Amino acid sequence: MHAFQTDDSRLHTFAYKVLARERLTASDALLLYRTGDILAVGWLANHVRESMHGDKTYFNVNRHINPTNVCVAACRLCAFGRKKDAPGAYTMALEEAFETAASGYSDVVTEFHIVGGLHPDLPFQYFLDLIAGLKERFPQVHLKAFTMVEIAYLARRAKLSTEDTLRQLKAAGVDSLPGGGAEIFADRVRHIICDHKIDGDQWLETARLAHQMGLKSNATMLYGHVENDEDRVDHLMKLRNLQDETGGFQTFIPLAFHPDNTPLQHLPKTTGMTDIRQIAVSRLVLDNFPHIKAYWQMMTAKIAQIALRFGADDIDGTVIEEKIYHDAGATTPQGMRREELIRLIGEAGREPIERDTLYRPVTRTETSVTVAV
Ligand code: V47
Repeated sequence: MHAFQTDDSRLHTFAYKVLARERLTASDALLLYRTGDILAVGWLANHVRESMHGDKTYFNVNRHINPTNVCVAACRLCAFGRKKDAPGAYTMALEEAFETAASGYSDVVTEFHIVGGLHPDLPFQYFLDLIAGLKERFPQVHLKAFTMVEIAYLARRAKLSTEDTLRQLKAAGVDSLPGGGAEIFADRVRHIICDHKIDGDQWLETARLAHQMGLKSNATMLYGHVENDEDRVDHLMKLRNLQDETGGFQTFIPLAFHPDNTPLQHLPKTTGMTDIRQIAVSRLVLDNFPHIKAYWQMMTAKIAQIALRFGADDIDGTVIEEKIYHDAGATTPQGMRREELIRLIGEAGREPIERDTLYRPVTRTETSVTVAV
């Protein structure tokens, strides 16, 4: 690797800090967002990424299941949710959800990613039966299910504490939680983009409780709408603080806002530079997060591939049937073959490592799949 170079003199002292693995401050993070020298930021992020993971780049074979798009919230950021009687609204009967899980299923699948709308009528028992039924039918598949927002809503509707809600879901078979619903924690922004969701402190508190119960989770940040640099820095700092406390986050996934078919469709889309910079800043600021994911469905496979040299060490999975981004105008395919992911990673000069949801390597032979423990 060539030596660090920059034409922004403010970055020199900063580079010493990164190379000495010193923690960056909020004002350091702001500078990373504002410097014109994106390649210098990328160099530093790549340095951190390679010292943590070398060339290893993780992916998995997963399937998304969205049991319902009916949602009581009417978030301006979202093109997926529908009111109960609106055209296009759907709710899967349990059998339908099991059939969806089974369609295209083979024993190479190691994860179901299960999220949906905040349905006003489905009882808590539906979700317990959904999880237990999936576990029974697919015992070897990891169930990464329900965002902090869904957990808090289910608790409220079932009149249970968040702890009891999580405990029952875990007993039914939930193995970990995805990172959605975090958006941007700052109230000012939340009021505009997702006024009906739990606030940032409640999201963090729900994650804290899940982690204390031994459930790992991911964390996301939705950027590229009405937030500013300070809001993004505040979001990253809050996640870093909670991670210091619990160590329960596995992966951070920055998500670029897709405006099509949302009430915010007048906003411009993010550009490749913004997406790449966001990956790099995330890697540099979140020094206690093991993984930074370049979600190819959101970034496009081409930008995600470049992100693997700007701080990202994970590219998500085969996905199969992504809906949330596609309702909001994403033009990426709704899934990708395992071989294609391997090719993308290899051509970025990285070493593809198939993982399960907990980042244990998965090894395959022609006839069997083994997860190293
Ligand atoms: O929470 C919704 C975002 C998230 C839009 O944990 C939108 O491994 C852009 O969290 N434009 C759901 N974004 C997706 C998510 C996720 C994805 C992949 C992997 C993991 C993981 C988690 O998508 C929502 C919201 O932040 N979202 N609508 C939109 N119009």
